[in-house]
Amino acid sequence: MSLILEPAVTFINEQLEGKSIDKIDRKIKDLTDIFYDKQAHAAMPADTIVYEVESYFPVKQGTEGGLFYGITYIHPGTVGDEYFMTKGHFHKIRNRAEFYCTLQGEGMLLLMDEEGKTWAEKMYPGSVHYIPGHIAHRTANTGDIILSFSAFWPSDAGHDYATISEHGFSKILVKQNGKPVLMDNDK
Ligand code: M6P
Ligand code: ZN
Repeated sequence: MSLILEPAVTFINEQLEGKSIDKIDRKIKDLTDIFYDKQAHAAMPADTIVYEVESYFPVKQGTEGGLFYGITYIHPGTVGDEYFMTKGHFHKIRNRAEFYCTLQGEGMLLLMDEEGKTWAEKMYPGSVHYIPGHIAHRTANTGDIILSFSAFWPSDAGHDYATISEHGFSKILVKQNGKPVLMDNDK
């Protein structure tokens, strides 16, 4: 057996580096469907970065039996009174699960089942979150610094964004008196 001294991927200084690393950012202009306050959204600079994702795809998307690893960095901020958050998704293959582990900052993991019941788990450095299959997931930054967390999911899970962009989550996470509150989503 040969001795491998350099891993294919490193996570140094809060950055994933190596082969097969994919980096994307999501700006205000890419997130037209998700925030409830359309006026506040339209008034914001279109190029404001809401979150970034660095992902390690060691196998092809759709491969059965493989795993993906990613780190999401959500910037602090709100659109109106709603915290900056990810698009959120169900997995295309609904029964696929996922782990989230918080690295830095504070936030909330919003979870919703297929009947539209939504609940949330607090995220803080060291918190580990198991997301079972059939559950939509979205994360929001409720703090003043970047919220970063690592994620581990099956390489054939896929992302179903359409269901969320059409119906949203049944609850929204808003800032009231400086604190996160989960409210019913009227739409
Ligand atoms: C985590 C994982 C990724 C996901 C990312 C951002 O890193 O769940 O699969 O892409 O968060 O979330 P979204 O795709 O909902 O914007
Ligand atoms: Zn997922």
